[in-house]
Amino acid sequence: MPDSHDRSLPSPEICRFGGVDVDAVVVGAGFAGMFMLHRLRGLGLKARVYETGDGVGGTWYWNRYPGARCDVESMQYSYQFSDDLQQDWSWSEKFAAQPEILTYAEHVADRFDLNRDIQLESRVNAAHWDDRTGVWTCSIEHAGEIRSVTSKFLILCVGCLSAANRPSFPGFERFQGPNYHTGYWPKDPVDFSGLKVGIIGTGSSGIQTIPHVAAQADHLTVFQRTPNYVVPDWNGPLDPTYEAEIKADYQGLRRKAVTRPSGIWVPFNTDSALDATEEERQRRFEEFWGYGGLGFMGCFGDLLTNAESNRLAADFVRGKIREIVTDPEVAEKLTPDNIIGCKRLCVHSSYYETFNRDDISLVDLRTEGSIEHFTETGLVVGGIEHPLDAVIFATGFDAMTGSFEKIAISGVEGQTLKQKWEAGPRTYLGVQSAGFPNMFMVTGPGSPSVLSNVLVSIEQNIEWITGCLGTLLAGGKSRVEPEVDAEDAWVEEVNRAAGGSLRSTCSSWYNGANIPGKPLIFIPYIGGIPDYTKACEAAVENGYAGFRMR
Ligand code: NA7
Repeated sequence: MPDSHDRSLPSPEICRFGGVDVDAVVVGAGFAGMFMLHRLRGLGLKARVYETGDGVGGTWYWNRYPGARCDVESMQYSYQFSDDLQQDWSWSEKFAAQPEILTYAEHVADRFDLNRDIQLESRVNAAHWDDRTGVWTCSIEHAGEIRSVTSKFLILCVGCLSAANRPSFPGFERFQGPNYHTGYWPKDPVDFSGLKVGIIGTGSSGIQTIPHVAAQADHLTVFQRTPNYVVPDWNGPLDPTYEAEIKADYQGLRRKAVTRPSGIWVPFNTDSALDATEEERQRRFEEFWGYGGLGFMGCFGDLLTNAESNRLAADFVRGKIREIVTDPEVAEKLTPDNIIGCKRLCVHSSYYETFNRDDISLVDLRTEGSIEHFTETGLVVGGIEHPLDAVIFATGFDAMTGSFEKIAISGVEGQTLKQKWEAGPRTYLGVQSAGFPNMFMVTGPGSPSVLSNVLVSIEQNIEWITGCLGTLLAGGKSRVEPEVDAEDAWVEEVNRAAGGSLRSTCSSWYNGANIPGKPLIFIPYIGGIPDYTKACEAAVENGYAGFRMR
């Protein structure tokens, strides 16, 4: 239930636990870290958030590339814990762009007086658990100095997509022009006017960046390894009537949303694409194309479980690409041949149209040769040099595990998280990992995280962690960790669920295939929000079954 009356909970000045600097260290001041701080204050715990950036907002702080936009509708991609907040805030567009989402994050930080417990420009490099004292010690880098901070709890709100993947291409150091990564875009706008620009990568970030840079640069060369399916979002100003209808019963919408696997309320049919006549199918595909966005995958219930149904939907989108792109050779290069929705579906309303410009070229790395090397002034593919003044890496992230593993975390008997997760991440319900007592993860591996409206997952995880800590404190205890058996069973469940979906069959960042050497394991829980929530609630109802509290 939203709590409308908690605008300015006081932050306790003294720790509830003795012998530590703070009760809880929270890593990251994105949407998860901010709400976690708010809830920790509610528990009467002294907490401190450490954030690498010089502002709050996490993903929306770092991903400032031109065209960055959320692919979940703003009315749903927002906090629900405070009814006042969700009633007061007005989004300008159906799908908000990065600057507006960042402004929203900053508003939340101000409104709930969070900033005084957030230390910016502070990177948590390492965290070590002392099993004898039951204390975490974090090593924190700030202004060139390293400081140790001790705490009873360590709460990792590090995000799922915050460890950039920047492949090392031979000769890169020779390249004389500027280079950018979409996930670490500079704060000052970059002007590409008059420049020959290259972009590597055509995932969601590349697809959102390309139309903007193409419109500005003298010439844009797109280096594409795998074409992606892109569905229009038909974005526009938020309709005030639609907004008013939602606000009249916001909680009703929130309640309906969590009955869906994705935690997003969009039209969804359960029937099979194979049961419809060809005419009905095309009508339904057109209807959902018209609806747009990620919801396109809801036109039939079996698109991600039945390969033939999936092919029919993929063929429909392939047909759209051929209709939109005027040069048949370019259309062919842009046409994916894999499962639709296996890699994350991309959303944009003028991506394919951009390739009808005469100042853009598309290099197909599958047929024209892979990237060989950079020169001082360009990039060589298949023996041909493409002249470039600037290059953009839209090459994605070491997703879901990378953001945890970039902190040197060591638990019981000095075991590191990286060692423990060497063959793939192991968690119980995505919130804790055995051998790392009092460490919590928000949207960790083994939770729905990136397969859901991540704000729904963030709030669900944080409410659960808050309940768990509240129970621990009420029982006069100070240590909680999962049992190995419970964790093993959950890892098995995560794998079982993945096996039932076509999503586990292709190479994507969901299964680590985008990072050379990363184990091929489907990382998030694909069983959906309702089943996941049920599992979390069942543990609580059974006295935190699978967790050891002492
Ligand atoms: P993605 O979706 O991982 O896309 C990365 C792109 O970069 C993708 O097209 C990759 O091709 C390409 N890539 C990666 N490494 C290389 C190399 N070595 N050579 C050529 N091309 C390469 O990351 P995004 O940032 O676009 O999106 C991540 C999520 O953020 C997104 O789904 C939203 O949830 C928000 P590949 O497909 O691997 O062949």
